[in-house]
Amino acid sequence: MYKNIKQKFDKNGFVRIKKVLDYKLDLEPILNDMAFIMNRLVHRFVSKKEKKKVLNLNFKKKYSYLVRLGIPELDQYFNIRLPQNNITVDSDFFASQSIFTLIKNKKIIEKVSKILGTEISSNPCQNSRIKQPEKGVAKKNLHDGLVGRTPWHQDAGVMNKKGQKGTELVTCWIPFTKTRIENGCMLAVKNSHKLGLVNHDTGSKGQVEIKGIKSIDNLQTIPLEADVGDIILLNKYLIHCSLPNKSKNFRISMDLRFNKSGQHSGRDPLPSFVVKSKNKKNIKVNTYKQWITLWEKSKNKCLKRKWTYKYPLPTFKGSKRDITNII
Ligand SMILES: O=C(O)CCC(=O)C(=O)O
Ligand SMILES: [Fe+2]
Repeated sequence: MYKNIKQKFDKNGFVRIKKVLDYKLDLEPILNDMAFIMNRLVHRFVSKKEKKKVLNLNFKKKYSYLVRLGIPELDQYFNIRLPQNNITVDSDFFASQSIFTLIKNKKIIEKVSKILGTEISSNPCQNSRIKQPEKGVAKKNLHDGLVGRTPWHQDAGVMNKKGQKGTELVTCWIPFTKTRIENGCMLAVKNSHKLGLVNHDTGSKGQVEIKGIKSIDNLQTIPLEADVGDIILLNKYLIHCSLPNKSKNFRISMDLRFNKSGQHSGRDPLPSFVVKSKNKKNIKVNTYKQWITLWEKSKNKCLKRKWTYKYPLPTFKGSKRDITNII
């Protein structure tokens, strides 16, 4: 058996660590803040006649109601980073105290430090994903990883060139609902973290996607199921996707990321800041207000050009690094 987190992580390209977080303490505050955002959206978008009825709905029904209204970019109100494109001075994102507290959560950072060591920064490649049962998802969003199925990819593929190779990045995937095959857990290609960066293409809605995986019959895949309280750490080269939510329940998760301090975040100019160091003086972001100020500053840098970040597709000359040629 593998003795510790680092050994498991290096061997498999991922590690699931059970019972790290406490639902009431660490996770419920975020769901409560999401419920608060939903109420704001009801006040803004729902007709006077319907408002009272909708405000009384539970979390799932209220969210589904809002989806049916066709509010443009609904997922951005719940996402924990600025939008990639069309950024304006009013661009909002889900930047609550509860999210900042999760990023700084000592229980998470302690586990991540088993892999990255003592000098760790928060990486701004981070997302929240509220996935309804697939039958409630609009056709155009079926393959949008924030609300539907996530395409096959390596996390290094969503970083800029500097980050793709040089940065030691660890993804920390956090379920807010029990996540199984039926409700769309992630699926990883066994041992794929040993392949290095492979060719990606442009997928649905401009996402990066590794194409050609379906045609490989003998590929071994591993479902990454998890319970509430668990976390899953991923290597940046592990090839993974997520399955459709075929259940009747929601599937909610967040993915935070961390890298070794001093390395590129791979997503300039979004904020990256030290969350752990032997020298406490390196930890300069201690309060929610300081954190939010960093995001506002990076937003201001992007306003003129209207986009926030780009990820140049990892592509290599010829087809040598196509997954179909490697496996
Ligand atoms: O939760 C998902 O659908 C995908 C998550 C993912 O790709 C990640 O956390 O890197
Ligand atoms: Fe990913």
